[in-house]
Amino acid sequence: MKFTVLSIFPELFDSFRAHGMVRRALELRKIEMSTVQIRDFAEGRHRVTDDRPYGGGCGMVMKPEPLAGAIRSAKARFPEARTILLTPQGRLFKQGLARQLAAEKALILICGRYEGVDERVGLNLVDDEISIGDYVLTGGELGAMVIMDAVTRLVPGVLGGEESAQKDSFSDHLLEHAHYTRPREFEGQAVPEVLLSGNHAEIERWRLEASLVRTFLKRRDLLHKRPLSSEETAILTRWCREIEKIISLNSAPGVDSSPGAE
Ligand code: 4HQ
Repeated sequence: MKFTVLSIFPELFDSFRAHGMVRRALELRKIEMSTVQIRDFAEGRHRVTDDRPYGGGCGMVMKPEPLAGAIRSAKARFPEARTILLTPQGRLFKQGLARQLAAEKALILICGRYEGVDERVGLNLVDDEISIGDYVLTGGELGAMVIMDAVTRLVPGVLGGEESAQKDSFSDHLLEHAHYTRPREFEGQAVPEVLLSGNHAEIERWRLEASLVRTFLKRRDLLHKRPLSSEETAILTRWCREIEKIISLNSAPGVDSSPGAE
């Protein structure tokens, strides 16, 4: 995967490049990451990249010519690249889109500043508009990092344990089960016994149940988006029965189960 980022603050990407899985992917040559200084494509002694909005109002707008120059230069280097503008008006970035992008050969990520970019840049030079969420950033750079981060870990050969990106939260629309490491007891809290048992079938069953229940409690909306396997149906049915048992036992006539009643 070849990433090219267009920004007036390319130095923002220095520490991003220099750490963690992104750094490893770069070292392994599974990804490339280059930046283009948009200002280099601006005219005049001051290399101005912004101007006042037609129609008046506060804030500045990114001038179209420097951006168009920077985009054309990046496209000339990577003609096969998908060109993406970071903007709150774009489609929401989700794991499914990360997977689609990971299948591309190259991505050009355009980061605006100020109030945004001149509308006319989008028409011919941008393939896709993406938003990382419904909030307003001061620039597209963090969005570009979010996209590159999520895509990098999906690039084949990046993740050491090849299956771990696949098994992740969201790949199956479930939240991750709880994770534990040493020590066996931490501040009075023990690790669930089954995880120490060495019984891998049981451990997998526990993890599926933990994922399902956690998703039900924290992100119920995710469960409406997917079919349940027969094993999952069995787990949820068992929980249902347990809850029904408690309800019927405690709602017997004469039993006051309101809080505080013993
Ligand atoms: N921007 N997801 C860049 C965003 C944004 C988002 C606002 C984009 C400012 C100049 N980018 N402009 N949300 O808030 O990607």
